[in-house]
Order: sequence, then structure tokens, then C-alpha cells
Amino acid sequence: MRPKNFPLQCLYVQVWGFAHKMVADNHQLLFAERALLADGWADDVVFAIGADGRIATVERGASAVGAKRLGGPVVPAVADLHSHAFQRAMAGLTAVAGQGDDSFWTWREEMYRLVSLLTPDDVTAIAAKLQIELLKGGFGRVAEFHYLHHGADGRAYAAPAEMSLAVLQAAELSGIGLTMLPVFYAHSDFGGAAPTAGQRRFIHDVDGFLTLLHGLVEPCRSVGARLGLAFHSLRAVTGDEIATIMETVPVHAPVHIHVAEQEREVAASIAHSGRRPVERLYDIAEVDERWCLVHATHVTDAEVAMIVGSGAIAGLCPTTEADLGDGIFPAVDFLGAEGRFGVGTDSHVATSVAGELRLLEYGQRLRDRRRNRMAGRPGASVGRTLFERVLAGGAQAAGVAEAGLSVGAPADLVVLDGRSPYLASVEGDTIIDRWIFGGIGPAVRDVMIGGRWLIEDGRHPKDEEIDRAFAAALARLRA
Ligand code: NGQ
Ligand code: ZN
Repeated sequence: MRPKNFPLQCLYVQVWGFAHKMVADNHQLLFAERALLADGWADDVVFAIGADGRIATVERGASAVGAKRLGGPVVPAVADLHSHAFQRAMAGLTAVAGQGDDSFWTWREEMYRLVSLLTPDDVTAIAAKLQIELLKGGFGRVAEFHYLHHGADGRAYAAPAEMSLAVLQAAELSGIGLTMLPVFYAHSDFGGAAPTAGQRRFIHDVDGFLTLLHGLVEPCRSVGARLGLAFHSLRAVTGDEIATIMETVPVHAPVHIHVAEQEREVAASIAHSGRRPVERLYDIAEVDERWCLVHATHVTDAEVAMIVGSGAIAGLCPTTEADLGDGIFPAVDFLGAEGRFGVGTDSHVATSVAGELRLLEYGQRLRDRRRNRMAGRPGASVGRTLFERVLAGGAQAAGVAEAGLSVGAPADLVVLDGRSPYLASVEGDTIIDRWIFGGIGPAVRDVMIGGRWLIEDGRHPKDEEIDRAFAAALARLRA
């Protein structure tokens, strides 16, 4: 219906259209009826996105005129802090029972079988597909914990970074933000035990690893990926190796490690050094805010205090930890102690922000036989508390200075689907609770990363091409 005051509104449109245009010459203007900004929910927000892909201005209570109207509530994209992209190819393929003793360790044998088959092209195809799925799940960046380095015979490729470059290429196809974490892996168990045949594609000596790392500086820079590094686990590296490598790491690069995931690993650590894995790590390394302790499932109160005190991130991967039968991290205590944490999709048996946050909360509920464990304080929304924490924790672990939708931050934003009656009928934190706990189906409509629309109305422009390459890789791997 035409409004009665049409001529006046027309004038208003022109005035505001002009005002916006001043900014719009080299900015995109986006209007959101509701947006979760760094300091909370705001209404009628106009974001100006600069040509550098960052948020130039944020105006609240603004007019939509001259701006692109977004299709639902806007939240910041979250960083997925732990990924082994290639494992997406085996999602759902390890659910047939063996001889009754199926465990993390028997799963690992199945995973090593996949490892033995993969080519660099397979890795690009699988990673590109995965990264698009992650975008559609509300992640804007992924930290790739990359340890598949060499050819099937264990010999380095002619270009030693070949496999890392395969992951970078995937990120160029998908457009997702990438934090590349080449992994140092040298041994099969505590005490520097020799690697097994199944691990031969992972193995470096310290010099070989540093060469790989240096060789990745320029490729990462040229595609806009951040570069950090990882130690596979305390099983795979010695204290001396950690010390030598850390001497060469730039101060701000992220450093990740798997730790204390399985009880067998805790027992092996105690047998080897008399110390539990997290205690041992703090003995041999100066753990600080650069560090992300992936899983950290089996920790005592004293170890929780160590992690919290160091400012390191606990890298929780709830769906993979459930799939592998790892155990339940003491997240309620950790949150209560103001510990910093983020989430990763790890082996990618699920690929969404909502999926990880839901299971993180539900694990605590199942253990405690109580509800609303991760709210932090009375009256707070569990969804909002979790979302806020993993937004900050994910950014820290991925080596990104700014998290959230504020001036100067990268324009990494997720538009939830305002057409969903579940989302359209609520406001504020309830939007996040419905997204995570409502079982409302795929809720992510559009995703912008670094000022570029990558997902629009649930679709990525390269969906068909990437699906075809992924299907071909799966067919080859299953043949
Ligand atoms: C990995 N994954 O490196 O992919 C490990 C399993 C290991 C998880 N821990 C192998 N979820 O830890 O030895
Ligand atoms: Zn992992």
C-alpha cells in the first residue's frame, strides 16, 4: 500500500539516499533490523563496509534507505578452532562395530587407512566442500591443524608444502578465512618412540619442519591466510623439540596442541613422567595466550587453574569428542573460573556452530542431571553466553585480533533466516537460544566474509563445481 505521505517520504528518501551515497562511493551499506554488536543487540543498524573488507562505521537506529536490507538477524561469524579437513571424507563411515572393543584407537586405524589413500587433489576437493559446509553452519574462519604432509610412501613431495598448499587452494575456492597450522609430528608415543608405518605421512625432524614453516609464510600471506603452528600431541613431540621450535616462532602466532583427550593418554603420560598431560605441558613449555589446548578433556581442578591462569584457550570439539568416546570436559567449572574456550568441528561429523554449542551444553547437563549449565549467571541465556565465549575464544585461538561486529573488525557476518517463524517471532538472546536449542533446521541464510558475500540464500556460487569434485574424490576413495 502506498503511504499517504508519499511525496514527503520521497524527499526523505532523496535526502538520506544522498547522505548514504557519500559513504557509499567506496563502501557497501548494509541494514539489519537486529544485530548482535560487540556490546549487545541493537536495532536498525547500518554497517558501512570498506573496500578493505572491514567494518568502517556502525550506526544504530539508522534508516534503511540506500542500504541493502539484510534478510534476518545478524550475528558475527565464529572461528572454528580445530579442523582436520580430510576427515570429512569419512564422516558416518566408522559406525560399524568391530570385535566389541571399538575405541578412539580403533577409529584411528580406520582414519589412517583414509590417510594412506589421499592425494593433494583429494585434499583440496574435500577441504573446499567442508569449508563451504562450515560457512553454511555459521563459521567464518577455520584453523586447520594440518599434519598430512608427505606422499603415501612417507617421502616428502618435490614441493614439501604440497599438501599445505592443497588446503590453501581450498580456502581460495571457498573464501573462508584460514588459519594454517602446520603440525610438527615426530614420534608415536611418550619418550620419543619411533613413529609407526601408519604415521609416515606426518613425520618431520625439527629442521624439516622449520623449512616447511618458512616455506609457508609467503603462500599464506599471498592468499590472506594466517600462519601459526601446532604440535600434534605430547605423544608425538618431546620437550626438547617443543623448546627448539618455540625459539623460532614469531611472538603472536597461534600454537595449538592436542592434549589429555583419552584416558589412555593420561595413563601413558603419568607412566612416562609422573605427570598428567596438562601438568606435563606446563612443565616443558611456557604456555600463554598464544596457545590452544585442544580437547583438554581429562583435567583436574589444579590443571583447570593452570589453563585459566595462562590465558590459553581450551579448544573443545564436542561432536567429535562424543563420536570418539573421549569424555566430558569440566566446562561448568572452567566457565566459572573465567576460563577462555572456543569450539572446533575437528573430524567434522557435524559442521555447524549450533551443533557444537548444543552438545557442549548437553554434555554438561547429562553429566550433572541439571539444566542450563553454561549460562554463567542467573538470568543469562545459555546460547548467548556460549556464543559470546566461543566468538572471543575462537578469534584468539585463530590469531585474529578482533572478534565481533565493531568498527575496524573484518566484515565477517552471518545473517540468520528472518523468514523462519521461529526466529521472526523472538528477539535478543532468544534468537540465539532458538538457533542452538530449538531444532529449527538450517538457520543460516547469508554469510559475508571480509566484505564478500560467500553464501547467499543458503548457496555458494561454486556449490556445483565443488560438489562434483568432492563426489569424484569420494568415489575414488571408496573404490
Ligand atoms: C588426529 N584426532 O590427529 O586426527 C586425532 C587422532 C591421534 C583427534 N584427536 C589421532 N580427534 O590423536 O593420535
Ligand atoms: Zn584433532
